[in-house]
Amino acid sequence: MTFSALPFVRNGRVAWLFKRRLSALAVLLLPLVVFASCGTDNSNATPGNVAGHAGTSGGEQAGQGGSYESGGQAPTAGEGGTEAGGAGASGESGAAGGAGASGESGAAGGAGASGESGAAGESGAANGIEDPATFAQDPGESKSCSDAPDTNVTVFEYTDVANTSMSFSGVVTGAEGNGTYYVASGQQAIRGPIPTESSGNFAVKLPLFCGEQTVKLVWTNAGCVVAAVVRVVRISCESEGIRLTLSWDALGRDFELHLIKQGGRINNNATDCTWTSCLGSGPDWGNVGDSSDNPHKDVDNTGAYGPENIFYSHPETGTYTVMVEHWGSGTPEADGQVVFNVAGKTTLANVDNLSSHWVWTVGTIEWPSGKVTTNGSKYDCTGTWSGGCTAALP
Ligand SMILES: [Ca+2]
Ligand SMILES: [Ca+2]
Repeated sequence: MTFSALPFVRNGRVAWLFKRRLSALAVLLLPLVVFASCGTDNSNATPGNVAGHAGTSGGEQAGQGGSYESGGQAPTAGEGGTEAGGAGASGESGAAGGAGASGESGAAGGAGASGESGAAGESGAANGIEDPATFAQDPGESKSCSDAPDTNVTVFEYTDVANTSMSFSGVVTGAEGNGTYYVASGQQAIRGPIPTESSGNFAVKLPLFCGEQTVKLVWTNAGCVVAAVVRVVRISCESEGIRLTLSWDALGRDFELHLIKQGGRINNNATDCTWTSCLGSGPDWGNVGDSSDNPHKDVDNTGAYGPENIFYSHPETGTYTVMVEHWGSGTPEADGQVVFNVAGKTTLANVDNLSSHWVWTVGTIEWPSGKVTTNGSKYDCTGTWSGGCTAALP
């Protein structure tokens, strides 16, 4: 059977066909890619410090081994999590660990406790997102000791940036495994892996907050840390009401981020902002015919790592559900994380051991209160999968 013969055209988009072919191609090419350019490096992979490599054709990324650090959240038990299963497939109730109730693990103290979404971390940092290089605060390259890795980053300040994202690339020498990016603005932050080849080449595209922010590109070796600290000012923008950032590890293949409006369903193009409905321009939410109040998604990463982002500047009143699919054929041990930046505050939720064609309910967002409630349950959608999960979720 060819992929194009499968009945997955219910959304009527050519992109569905294209993606299946692309994904199939990636599966075929992946072993060659890994062998050719980063095979030996992966032998050194350890959890939390993964060798991998970035960037082949078509936006694919490949790598293997280990998983990246997910940033500080204690493994509290998942909240609630009895999943209402759709017809024919079994729901799994309450996955333990990982995406616990928000705020449980927030660092004590610091400025601005924020009710349900947890106390802010130290020095006003985002809840659950640890700064990987607290010693490095000023623009420039900082090293925790003289034997630290070294980067070739030379520009440490960008002002008047009009774009919503920015690419950082270069070479790091003496680093072990992947790096970590960290972007912080006030009480909002994101963090995730920087795919780094064994040669030291790296490239990552990061979304920017509105206004001033600090971008850190961090690598480690056996005992030392290097951080390239870059100050970026994004202008001519408005703060997002809701921003979601999904990243995952080297074991996952093509995770998908979903923002589903109240009463909506996953993979319904009118009510779910995802890769089929929301790339570039999104479904017509809010005022009908007005595109300025629609959500949108930036990219669909079909390999490892991400990140993928959903932006929603002017949310309608209601409760939104955030879900993640493991769309591709990665391993069952694949982990990820979703960073909620909602109403100016950050909440981190982990995605743990998400098998191919399973769906993780990350949490809900109530608007206009901005209340984020993490969930952490997962759902086996293998029995109702056709170009995406077709179960009646949430
Ligand atoms: Ca994806
Ligand atoms: Ca609209």
